[in-house]
Amino acid sequence: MTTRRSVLGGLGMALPLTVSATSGANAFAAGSADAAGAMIVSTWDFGAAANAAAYARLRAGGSLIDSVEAGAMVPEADPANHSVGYSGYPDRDGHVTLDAVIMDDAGGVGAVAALEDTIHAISVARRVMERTPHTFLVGEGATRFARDQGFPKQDLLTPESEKAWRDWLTTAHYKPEANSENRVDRTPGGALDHDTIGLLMRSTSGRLAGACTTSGMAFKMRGRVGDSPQVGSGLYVEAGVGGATSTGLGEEVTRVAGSARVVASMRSGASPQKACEEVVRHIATLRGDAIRGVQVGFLALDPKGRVGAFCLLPGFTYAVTDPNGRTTVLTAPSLFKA
Ligand code: SD4
Repeated sequence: MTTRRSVLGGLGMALPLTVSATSGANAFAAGSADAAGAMIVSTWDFGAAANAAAYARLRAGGSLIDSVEAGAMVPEADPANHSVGYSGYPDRDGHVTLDAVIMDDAGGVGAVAALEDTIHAISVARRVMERTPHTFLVGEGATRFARDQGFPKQDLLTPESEKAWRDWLTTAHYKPEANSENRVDRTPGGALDHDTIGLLMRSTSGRLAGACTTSGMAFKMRGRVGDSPQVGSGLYVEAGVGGATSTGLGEEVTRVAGSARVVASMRSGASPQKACEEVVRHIATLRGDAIRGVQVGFLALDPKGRVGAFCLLPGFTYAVTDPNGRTTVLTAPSLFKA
């Protein structure tokens, strides 16, 4: 059973159980037709703030792509969020490297991986989609493209993240911690933090788009790319069928092209919930003891606005903004108890 829980904002603030996606008591009464019927889902507690930004962008007349981009930009710019964009924890050589993908349901795809010195990886991914003949740029080429496109060069390593990295170097023990995304008491470097936002959106007419952005696993090997920016792993969207996104230890998602698998199940008639459950069970069967203590979570949305979420371990939360514009953070059911 999915259970309701209180919202913990990206800055660790306790918010009421249900929050409005925009400010103002009648914020939705005057919403555009598209915004009035929109559904937004995103990963983790901090997804609530991203949903609010996505909803606000749609209400202001933005497209679905404008809106998913606006949502993903929120944690990217949040200095309290240590793994999306600014202040993300670096790789083990001290470089903050970002991965992101954006996708619509008409074949539009743009992605970047190992992008450096640029806060808004999702916006660079969008430029890849809209202004290049390609779908995916990586490393130095992605960073150079960002500069060519006018994105300012910015050092993403904050003193706090640098300290976390230097502390980590004293042991250099790489052991990703399940659900570190929602820990508000985490001490920098005390855990291998990672925060990914995967965000899916449905318009009133049932069109779909999604975005996924992360700095990946803290203290990863230099050059490591996770599931997040890979179409079919971290995100997949198909017109008339649905969308899916993932979070957690990316290698376990990439192995099975997880988000594409969720959408494939939906194409075969599974509900978003059953589709998420199927891929998590598949990972568990495939990997056995290798995934003990590992978290992987999937979130799915279909054109009717039905939502699914399932994960390996308890603790994966997600934010749902319903057609009335109300956002609730829910806890996904899990395959294992601990
Ligand atoms: C990765 N899946 O790079 C991402 C990490 C993540 O919340 O989801 N963190 O493997």
